Amino acid sequence: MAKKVMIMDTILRDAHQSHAATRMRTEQMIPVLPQLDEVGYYSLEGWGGATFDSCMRFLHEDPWERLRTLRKYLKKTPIQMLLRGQNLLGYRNYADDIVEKVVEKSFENGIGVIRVFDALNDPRNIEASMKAIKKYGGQLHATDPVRGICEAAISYTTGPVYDLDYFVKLAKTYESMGADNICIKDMANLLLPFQAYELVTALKKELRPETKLHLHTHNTTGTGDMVNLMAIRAGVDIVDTALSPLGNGTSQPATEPLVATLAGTEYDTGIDLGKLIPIANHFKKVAAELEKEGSLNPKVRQVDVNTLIYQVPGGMLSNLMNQLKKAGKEEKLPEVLAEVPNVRKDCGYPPLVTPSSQIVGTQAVMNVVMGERYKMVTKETRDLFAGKYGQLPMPVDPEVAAKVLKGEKPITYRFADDLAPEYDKLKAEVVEKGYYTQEEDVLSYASFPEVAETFFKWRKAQREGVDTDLAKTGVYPV
Ligand SMILES: [Mn+2]
Repeated sequence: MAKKVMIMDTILRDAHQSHAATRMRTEQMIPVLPQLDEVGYYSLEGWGGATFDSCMRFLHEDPWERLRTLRKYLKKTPIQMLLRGQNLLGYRNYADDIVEKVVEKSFENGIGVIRVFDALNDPRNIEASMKAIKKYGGQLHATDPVRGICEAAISYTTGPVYDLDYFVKLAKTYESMGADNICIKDMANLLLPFQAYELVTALKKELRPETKLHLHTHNTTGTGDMVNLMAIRAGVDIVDTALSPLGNGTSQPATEPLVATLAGTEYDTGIDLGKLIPIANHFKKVAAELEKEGSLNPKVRQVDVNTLIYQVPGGMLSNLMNQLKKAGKEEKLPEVLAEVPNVRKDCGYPPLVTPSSQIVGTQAVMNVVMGERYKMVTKETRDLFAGKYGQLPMPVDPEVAAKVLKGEKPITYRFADDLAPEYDKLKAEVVEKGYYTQEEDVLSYASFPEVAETFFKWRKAQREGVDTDLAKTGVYPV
């Protein structure tokens, strides 16, 4: 039976987040948006993840305005975004009223598909987001069948608990919570081709036939194309790729080779390679611009086999080396690499992704450098043991927990249950500061208060032609 494979291209989000510190500007996207819209992708990932922060922090762009611009040009193809569960577009836990508002406004401004995940795979951490996605996405979906989609993502990792049963059970939980799509999110490129085949086979067997299975991997270790191909042979519905100028290496496997590989087979994507060439030519120029301004280091395109050898994500290894260098103990790297799995075991085998990869890595460095395990403990390690990031996949080591928590009682409920509604309070602050122009401003401010304020100030100066600080004593054009 013919099975068309669908593609999400990440060129507008993860590709430049992975290769160029999320520095692609909206104006670098606009010229080819109409052509991208004609390709026939399942979706175009274009928002969320680090784009929200980067727009305001580095690019003087309103992320909401970027979204509206993308939507203006992408008339057929749904825009996909990445949402970090209860952490939304930022890094802290938000109250549920902010979660609901972010989801509502994302759909309203043009998002078609929301991929939501939790770093610890704790369903409670994506529950509020999913409820909002079903509510507002459901309304959108009723009028526009390709939009309003809820995609729940599993953070893929390896370790003693992470067998097929674990992933199938979690996927079914997410499905029962209302997910239209299930995504295997292999952000560290830990998934290997034959394991991908087994995993996809098991999930396709257990999930409802109407649930689409979506695979997200990277090509950091050079296995990405093989992972995608094996997943396709096992029946995956959608895979993520990035157009070649910003594909491969730490980014997604490139789009064009996969389209060519599948052409004429039962998995044919239906995408015309000829349509991709002019778009790729455009992004070649954009990549060169990003390289010239120093946002893109050509090293990101190389294959890094460290993850294959040490079983720690590429980014984590370089963090460990930096921390040891600062402590003047670079020779301790082998000991730290041996300590990482021990710490991970002590705290119940969390997936090693942001933020847990930093927490476990830093603690492993401390344990080795101090010469005594858990003599010094970071606040983040304590919070992890205290249940504040969510439920850990396995029980923690009781002796280590006693040493780390020093009498603090771990919570067993969802951390966000402790958070009072915050939208009205934050809105009052934005209004009082004189920056309020739209409801979305409150959400930008909630996500990154200082960054948003600096951006608002700049925006106000642009619009009014005055610097608000200077305006107190006199009016100066800027
Ligand atoms: Mn990714």
